[in-house]
Amino acid sequence: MKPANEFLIKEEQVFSGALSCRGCGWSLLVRHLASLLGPDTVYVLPASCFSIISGPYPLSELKANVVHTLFAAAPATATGVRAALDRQGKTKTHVVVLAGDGGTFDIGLQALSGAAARSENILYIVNNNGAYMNTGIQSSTATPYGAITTTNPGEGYKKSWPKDLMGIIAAHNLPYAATCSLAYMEDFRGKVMRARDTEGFRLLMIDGPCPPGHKTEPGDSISIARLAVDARLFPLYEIERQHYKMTYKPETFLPVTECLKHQGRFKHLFREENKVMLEDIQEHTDDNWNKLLALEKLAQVLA
Ligand SMILES: Cc1ncc(C[n+]2csc(CCOP(=O)(O)OP(=O)(O)O)c2C)c(N)n1
Ligand SMILES: [Mg+2]
Repeated sequence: MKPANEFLIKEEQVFSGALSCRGCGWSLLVRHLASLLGPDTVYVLPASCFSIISGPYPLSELKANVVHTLFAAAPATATGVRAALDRQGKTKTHVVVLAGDGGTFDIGLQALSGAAARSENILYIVNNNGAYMNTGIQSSTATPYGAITTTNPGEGYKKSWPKDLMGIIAAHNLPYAATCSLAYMEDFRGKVMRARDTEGFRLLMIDGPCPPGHKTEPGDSISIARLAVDARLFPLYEIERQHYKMTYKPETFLPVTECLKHQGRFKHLFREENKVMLEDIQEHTDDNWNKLLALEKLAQVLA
């Protein structure tokens, strides 16, 4: 366990007054991330809410250098930035992609897979808020089963399960990948430090609160993120070259309904006729948790 002051922000690397919505996860995430990476960092941004938050000069939130790039191209752009810096001898400068779930699970997946397979020396951060939020809450392949979005409205709510991005990423044999929550800040900051100090392609996926998209109260962002971890909807774990390790195991069993009931996007599931959907979500969540425990056990056997 690191001393407690390891987890405090020593020097702010972002300006005050971000352009984000109230309760948005992007700002808090980047504030802590940037404080740990320092000013010698180049951020590569595909289109997302963060393009706005760190967008128009002179309102950019970040004090470091920012490269805005095409939606599908961030890992390829970051590859070029890395190569140019290395050529100048700036091998210690961090190159970091900040992308949304749409830019990662869907439109940027090919470029992501390419950069991961080439083992580019890049840190990839995905803020998974479960939809294309910046353009008006359209479904992505990260949108949770049962959620309402503008492309899955009313009774057309999402009826497929999200892609297992971490499983896809694990299959690339990365030196380090992990899931993180803004409600578990020590765990999050510890993983950022570990990713920062590892060579090669690294990926962190953060559960991203989004009050307008999730139909939640801005002040509840962190408590809902905590419930998502405690209900095992967003498990916290690390993957090192396909070896899984859980970093937090909730002691008590919290039903998924305890987290879902605070989010307007799941409101319809609480009607009597949709009860079976809630049971489905619980079953899928339990299966996923047991799969992760089995993968952790496998890693221990192989160690
Ligand atoms: C090729 C292309 N298609 C569509 C867009 C419009 N667009 C900009 S941001 C965005 C949503 C991004 O969603 P996500 O990656 O999940 O990030 P979030 O906005 O949720 O932070 C879209 C569709 C674009 N910029 N480029
Ligand atoms: Mg998104």
